[in-house]
Amino acid sequence: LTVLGDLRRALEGAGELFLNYQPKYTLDGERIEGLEALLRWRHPVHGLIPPDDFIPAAEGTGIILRLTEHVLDLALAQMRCWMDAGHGVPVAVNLSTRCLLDVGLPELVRRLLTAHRVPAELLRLEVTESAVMGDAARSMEVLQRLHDLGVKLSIDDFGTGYTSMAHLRRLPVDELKIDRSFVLGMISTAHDAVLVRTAVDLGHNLGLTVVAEGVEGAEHVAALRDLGCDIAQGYHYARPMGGEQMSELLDRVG
Ligand code: G
Ligand code: G
Ligand code: MN
Ligand code: NA
Repeated sequence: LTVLGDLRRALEGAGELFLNYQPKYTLDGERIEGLEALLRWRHPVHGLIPPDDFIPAAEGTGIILRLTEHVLDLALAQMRCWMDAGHGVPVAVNLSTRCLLDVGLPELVRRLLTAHRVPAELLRLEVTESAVMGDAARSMEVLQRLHDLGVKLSIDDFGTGYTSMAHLRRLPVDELKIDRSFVLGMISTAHDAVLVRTAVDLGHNLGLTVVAEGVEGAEHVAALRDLGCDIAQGYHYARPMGGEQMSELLDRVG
């Protein structure tokens, strides 16, 4: 309860809520292919609060919509700065399940893209499997409208939900992100290795780009390359970092 009150306050003030960015790398050649924006809250009394400790509470109320608008605003402002510095790097923002039930979301996204003069193609939105299973008709319409804007859509945490293949085929998504629990286990656990292989093949058969998250070791990179996975993200490459640090990384790699 106090979390929500404090969050309302944080949404009005400046600086408490900020984004970290984690790069995603192509598995052939290891170029930065894009970034994922991850929300952080530096509470004046409690210090850094991880998103898992306040996003679920915000999802229970309308606050999640304002929080999402705030995150999109921060991400797009940062993207505009990077574009001005010569870095047209795609950035992915995580969307809560609840947001896909908001038919106003596509218009909000369109308005913010215009305000920040960022092309829709550079913005990606990550949604979990469960997000598209609730009110399937409504969330499908919201996803379709976002897709029509030119925004790229990703299925996050793939493998942890219950998306049927028939449903996945109908979703207007471009990318599938294999949940890190399977990627972490793929070297030591035969089951996880099979799941990762199956997810890569399924994604490719549906014409999707496949991303492995939670890539922590060189052995994971090698195994993912063997499977033909397209993109990798994880501590092996880089931890999530602040915007300034990311700017330095982007400047360094060109
Ligand atoms: O970055 P971290 O491991 O703390 O993220 C924990 C969880 O919070 C992840 O599932 C991530 O997708 C989610 N998350 C991070 N940033 C955002 C955000 O801006 N919006 C939403 N809805 N979820 C986020
Ligand atoms: O649910 P989502 O995929 O959005 O979660 C992203 C979260 O995963 C981020 O909070 C980030 O800190 C975390 N993360 C990123 N790379 C790794 C990794 O290699 N290992 C682990 N354990 N977590 C990671
Ligand atoms: Mn994500
Ligand atoms: Na994920």
